[in-house]
Amino acid sequence: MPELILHHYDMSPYAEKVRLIMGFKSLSWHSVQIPIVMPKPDLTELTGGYRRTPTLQIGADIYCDTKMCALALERFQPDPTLFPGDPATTWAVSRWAETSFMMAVTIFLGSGGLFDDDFIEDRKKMLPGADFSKAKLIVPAKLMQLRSNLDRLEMQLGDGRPYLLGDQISLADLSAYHPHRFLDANPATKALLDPLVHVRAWFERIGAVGHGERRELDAKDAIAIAHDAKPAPLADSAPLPDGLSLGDAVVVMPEEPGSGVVAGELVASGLHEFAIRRQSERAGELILHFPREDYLVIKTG
Ligand SMILES: N[C@@H](CCC(=O)N[C@@H](CS)C(=O)NCC(=O)O)C(=O)O
Repeated sequence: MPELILHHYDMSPYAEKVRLIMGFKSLSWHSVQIPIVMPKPDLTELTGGYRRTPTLQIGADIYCDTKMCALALERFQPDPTLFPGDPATTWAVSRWAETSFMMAVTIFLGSGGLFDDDFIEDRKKMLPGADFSKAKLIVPAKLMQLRSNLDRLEMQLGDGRPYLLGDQISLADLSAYHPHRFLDANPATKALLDPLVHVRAWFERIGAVGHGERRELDAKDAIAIAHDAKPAPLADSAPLPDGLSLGDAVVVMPEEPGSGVVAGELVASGLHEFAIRRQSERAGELILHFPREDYLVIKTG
């Protein structure tokens, strides 16, 4: 069985989603701690420039974005499933709930708490168009948006159901948990949470899922594992009407700003995901996997 390696840092909310998937599926995994700020030379050696957190590595296969990590882990360990009910509802609730992430980040940037100066400087460079001095002005509006999201979570759980979509835990719970679990770190966001009894009880239930069996690994050892591994065989791709063919030279452009652009050769092109091959100096041949959602793939050759 190839080993699972998560490149992450402990404070990362999105990484918490994947750590919880590990716990939910009772998986053993290696944890590689990456820097919170750039540069991240060992991570980008594997990703070719993609910098967001977390990234999942299985041998010489690199899975970027938590949506892709969820699909990969669902294939790796189908039982218990992250999709026990209607898949569109699960994805929809997951995506909606994660809108709280940038609301919370903006509130923390504008009103203080959680972030130090190095972090703020790095994120300013990551998002050159954003005017951080304006964050303070929009804190009240962001607090109201966050309150609206939290209110809907409280309503959803108000009939006494244990999980957001009913009796069974799903990806929706893990996606909704991570942007909200750190709201106690700021008095204004804590005040939004305090009256929400159903949300608080659900936090306890989801937190209890745990992280599975985690062992720390050095980043250099993770690169050596990629170097010594062969990428897993790819599923056949039916031709899709996007003007691209397998073998094309492409760039992957994440639509979330500042994520980093990656170049490679298109090797798989499915409806929900695609993959590119790239050569890394230290890790050899790698296959990088991306979800369709939020990632553009553009022919360069
Ligand atoms: N859509 C991405 C979002 C991930 C994301 O924004 N993660 C934050 C940390 S929680 C991040 O990458 N921040 C910048 C960094 O870590 O360099 C996903 O689902 O993986």
